[in-house]
Parts: sequence; structure tokens; C-alpha cells
Amino acid sequence: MRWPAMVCRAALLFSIALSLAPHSHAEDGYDLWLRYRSVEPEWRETYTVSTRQLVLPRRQSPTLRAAADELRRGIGGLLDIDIESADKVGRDGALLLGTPQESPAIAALELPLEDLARGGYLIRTEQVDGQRTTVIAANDDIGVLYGAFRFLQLMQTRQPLEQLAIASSPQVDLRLLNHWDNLDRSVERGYAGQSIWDWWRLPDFRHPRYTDYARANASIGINGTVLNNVNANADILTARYIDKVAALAGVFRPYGIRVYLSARFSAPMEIGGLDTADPGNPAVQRWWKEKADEIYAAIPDFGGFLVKANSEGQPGPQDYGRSHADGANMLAAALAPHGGVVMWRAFVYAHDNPDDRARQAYSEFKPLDGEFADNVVLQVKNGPIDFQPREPFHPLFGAMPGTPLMMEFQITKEYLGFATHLAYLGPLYEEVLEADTCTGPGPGRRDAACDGSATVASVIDGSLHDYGHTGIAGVANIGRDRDWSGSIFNQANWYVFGRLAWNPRGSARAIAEDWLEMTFAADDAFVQPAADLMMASREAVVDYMTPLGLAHLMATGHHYGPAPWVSELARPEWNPVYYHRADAGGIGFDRTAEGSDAVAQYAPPLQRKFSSRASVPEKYLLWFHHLPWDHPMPSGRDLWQELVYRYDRGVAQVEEMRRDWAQLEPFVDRERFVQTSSFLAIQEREARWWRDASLAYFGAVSGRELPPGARAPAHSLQYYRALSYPHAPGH
Ligand code: BDP
Repeated sequence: MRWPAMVCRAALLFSIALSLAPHSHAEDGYDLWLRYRSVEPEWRETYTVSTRQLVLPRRQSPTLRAAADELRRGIGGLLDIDIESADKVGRDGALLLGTPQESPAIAALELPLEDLARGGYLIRTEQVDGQRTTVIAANDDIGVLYGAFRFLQLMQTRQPLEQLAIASSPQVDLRLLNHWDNLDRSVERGYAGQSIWDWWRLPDFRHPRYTDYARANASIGINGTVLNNVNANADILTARYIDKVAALAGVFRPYGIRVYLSARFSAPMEIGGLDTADPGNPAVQRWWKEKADEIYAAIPDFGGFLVKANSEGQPGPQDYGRSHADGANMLAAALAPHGGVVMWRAFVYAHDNPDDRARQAYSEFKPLDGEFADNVVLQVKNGPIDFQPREPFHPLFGAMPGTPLMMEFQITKEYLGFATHLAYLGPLYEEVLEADTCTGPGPGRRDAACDGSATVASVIDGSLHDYGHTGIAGVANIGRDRDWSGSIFNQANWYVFGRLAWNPRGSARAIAEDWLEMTFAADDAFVQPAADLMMASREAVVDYMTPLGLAHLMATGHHYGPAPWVSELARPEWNPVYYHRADAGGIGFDRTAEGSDAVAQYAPPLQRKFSSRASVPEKYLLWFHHLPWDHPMPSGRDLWQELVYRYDRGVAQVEEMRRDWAQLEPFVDRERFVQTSSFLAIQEREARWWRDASLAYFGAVSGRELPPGARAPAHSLQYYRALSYPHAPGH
């Protein structure tokens, strides 16, 4: 063999060997925040002292076994040891797991378990038979599993283990992912590859990834998943697909995750042979009852239905002159005998309704307060329009004391730069949850003071109105990409969603720090600057896409990139010009009493605050007000100059994020460092594009020149208008 051929052969063998090596995917992001890489030597010693023995009850449910497996895997990885198993504490430093029902040793400790909600846990250092023991105890096995993940998190984030006294309970009952996944494996607004659900090969083939999906979700307390798109295909409710759904439910069950399905309202016609889907029709009602019975026969712990009805062309009860409550209650009646819930979406706006789109959901649902069956929950998007980089909170929060409302956040970044832009959504979620609805408890207190007693979080966790059901849903950012979410940093959005669903009062910053420590390195020299970068990232997106309360300026259909000029789509509210209302005179949507009066849907103190140009927060200025271009801003700039300043600030922030990330190279493995760097480069280019195209357009409309020193757009307005992306993902 001539030597170049030998080199080729050797290189080939080497690359085959690499691809077969067990850790060849070591840092491709697959392990998410459950990496369990070895701790530093100084921690290994102290942690080993607390993890000498794993003590489990004799009888172990699959959930308890999952907890034990996770501890073995985690401790094995973190400490390079195989933890010894026993059914009785025999050594100092044992880990004792279980419920008082199954574990006499735990029962004997008489721990204050009665204060825990379902799924809650205690992690405490106790003396058991004279041995220092870490006890992970709960009233139910799923609580033990959550406690096991929390215990591992303590090690992953380098917390001391000697004196533990942790109690944690979920504050919200339904903590759900919503997959917008289609049966052909395409994912609506998905930027992480195809759907992870391999419908075609289910139920026979259960991809190992389903288990890892369940582990990841259980590790952050997510307890339900809606498997299919809200724009639903009725086939998911046929016997063939119910079998497939049952197979997934079987994989998820030990991890405390129930499956739910999006139900198409017209399914009785499409797959049931009926000629109507009228909720008042007894045959339709019977069809849904029988369908529910069939589903529960296959999946006894099926969670229920999510429904998008009479929204964006989806069928619904209004097609038959019935109300949303009529439709929801019919489905609720079918599910009630089995304990299922209906999550009825409030995301509605109608093409024949000339009213401000931001007002329509409230106008539709507020009058129905109290008319929904007990097992109906209204699922409300965080803001009144549609998952924009920034919106004020939805005015329904605080306005429906007689109907449980659950939150719908978007985790996938449809409007925040798809997979590549680094935008940590913790601050967005936190801003919404912390917002004060100023409604106070009870129906009569609409003019209550804004004293922080009626935040959106207090609506969501049920404490404000004493709801019978509580819930938070997040539109998933999960696909078949090895890193699950289309980028490493998008994993943080899945993570923070779960953590805030568990505790809506959690801190986005603290959660980012935990995620960074678990995902990259538990080293403050890395974590603090990286957390700064994450925390600033969402505001950067707001600045370079939709500053000062602007919204919905993206391109049509796929929503990729800027297109504030679009004005010719059939429905007015599809057009960005509808939202920004810019002309030679000014910019912004007047939602005060002089305009659409959407502001009237908020409690009186907020009406006053938002209606006044002086008191409206700058971040919502153009959401609520139409203002002349020379409107003076607190900065001393006029509105036009301020707009330019904000766009520039957004771009500058991304430049800074790139520089800051480059500094962190020593802490990060090559693979994940390079992915993030390349994506930040894309983000910088696209931030400039957003800035340049938007300013080219607003400059032309306003007739204003850029302020002295401001950079001219790289291209003409015509150039930006002509860009077209027929193959953009997620559409
Ligand atoms: C919009 C998405 C669309 C969804 C819709 C919804 O662009 O794909 O179907 O929300 O939430 O933001 O129903």
C-alpha cells in the first residue's frame, strides 16, 4: 500500500473507532442537564461520605426503581463509584428512600410529611439506627423520584450534603409540555428537527429516547405531555393511534408523566361517520363518551384533552351557534367519569371581528366565567396577542375568579429567533408571573390596590381565587436533534419552564445558574458571566426586533425575520402594519379609551397606569399608545431617536454576548463552545438585519433621517422587502 492510502485507511479506522466509542457523543448535548460528569476531587471525598449505601423498601414500584436507577447512574457518574444497595440502614452515610407506607424505617422517623402536596418531598439528614442517614421521603413514589433528582442536583451544583433539611412541593398541579407535533413527524414551529414521536414504528418500537425524555421531564417536575399539535388531526383518536399513545404512556408512567391529546372538535365527523359535531347533539355527545371510554380502557391514567376551537380556522362549537362553554362542557362530561380534564384554549380571534385582536379573547371568555364544568381549565397565553418577545400579561388573568385559568408559555422560539438566537426565556416568564393584576381576591375587588397580593403567579397557583385545578403549559422546543432543543442554550428554556411550573415564584437568575452548573461547569468564574449573558439575552431580542412595546413585525407564514411593511394579507390582523400603525404622523397602537380601549380589560389601577403617557412603563409604550415621532422621551431623545437607539442597543448587546462567550472558552468543551459561537454569529447577523430592515422601513414611513452618527442600513428597503425564505423551518 502506498503511504497516502495507508494514511487514508488509518484515518478511516480511527474515525470508525471514534464513532463506536461509548462517549463519542459525549458533549453533543444529549445528556441535557443530567450529565453527571465527575466532580472535582475535593468534592468527591465529602460526597462519598454521604452516599455509601442506597436503602430501598423491599417492595419497589417502577417509579421507585426509576429513582434508584437515577441515583445509581448519577452517583456513579459524579463520584465514579458503584453505590452499594441494602434494604436496611447499616452504614453511616446511607441514603434512605421511600414513603412511610412502604418503608418502616421512614415511618419510624415521623417526618412532617403531611405538609407536602402530591409530588412533594423531604430531604433530611437524620439518625437512623445510630447512623447518619440522608432520607429522601414523600407520601407518594413520584415525590421520592423528584427528591432523588433534587438530591443529584445538590451534588451537580456542589452543595454541602451534611445537614440537609429540604422540603419542596409543587405549587401547580398540571405541569405540561404541549407538543405541536404532527403525525407525519413535522413539528409546527419546531426548530430542533423532526418530532421525537416515531408514530409509524409505534407501538412496537419504543425508542430508548422516550425514556430519556421522561427522565429529563421528571427531573424538573413536568408531569404531563400533550403529544400532538393543537391544530389537530382527528386520526390521533382512532384505535390505531390510541395503541401508539398507550405505548408512550407506558414508557412515561413510572416517571409520573401522563399523556394528553389535542382533540379536533370535528372528529365525530372525520373519524366517527357523523354528519355534525354540534355539542348539543346527543349522537355527538355519545360519540365523545364512547371515545373517552375507549381511550381510558387503553390508558387508565390518560390526562385529558387540549382543544383549540374556533381559532385560526379550527372547528368549534360556534360553528353550530354554541358557546365555548357548551363545547368544553360536552368534552368534560365525557372525561369526568375517568377523572380527565379539558384544557380549552383561550387563544381565539375571528376574521369577521373588527375589534382589536388584543381584546378578543377577553371579550369572548370573560362573560363565560363560572359556566365551565369543574374539570375544564381555560388555557391562556401569557399575553393578549401571541407569544411576542414582549407583551403585557393577558387581561384574563385576575378576571376569571370562577374558572380555573392555566398559563400557556411558548418554549420554542417562534418569535424570538428560532433555534439559533440565544434568548433565555426565564426573564420573560418571570416578568409575566410577577406582574400584578391588581385585582385582589374575590370577584368584588376589581379596584384593589396593587399590593402584590394578586400577581399572575397567584392566579396560576390557584391561591388568589382558590381554583380547583391549577396548571402551566409550555409549547415544547423538543425535536430529534441530538441536543433535543436545536441548541444547547435552548435546553435552558425547557429547564426554566419546568422549574417555574413547579414554583411560579422561582427566580429566573437562580434557575439559570443551576442550569449552567449542571450543564457546563459548577465554577463561579464561568457561571456568573454566563448567567449575566443569559439574563440580558431576552431584552436584547426585544430591542432588535420589537422595542418599546411594538409587536408582531415578523415575516408572514414562517415568521422568520423582519417584515414590518406587510400590509396586504387578507385578514387585517395578519399584517404587521395593523400592529405598529406607523405613518408620517407617528407610531403605535392606541389601546386607550380614545383608541381600541383594550386597556379597559385591566383592573382600574392598571387602566390608569397604562392609559397615561406619563405612567405607562416604557416597555409597553407603543403597545398602548400611538405617538408622534417627535414625542419626547425621558432619555431626552425623541421617539424616533429612541427607537433607533433601542435597535442599536439590541445589536450591541449581541456583539457583547459574542465577546463574553469567547471569554468563556476555557470552561467549555469544544463541541458545545463551537455550536454556541456559530449560533451567536448567526444571531448577530440577524439582529443587524432586523435593525436595518426595520429602520429602513420606519425611516421611509416617518420621513425621518437617522440621527447623526447612526449607521445607515446595509441595504435598501427594496432589498429587505425582496428577501424570501420558502424553506424556513417550522412552518
Ligand atoms: C401561533 C402560531 C401557530 C399556532 C398558533 C396557536 O404561529 O402556528 O397554531 O399560535 O397557538 O403563534 O394556536
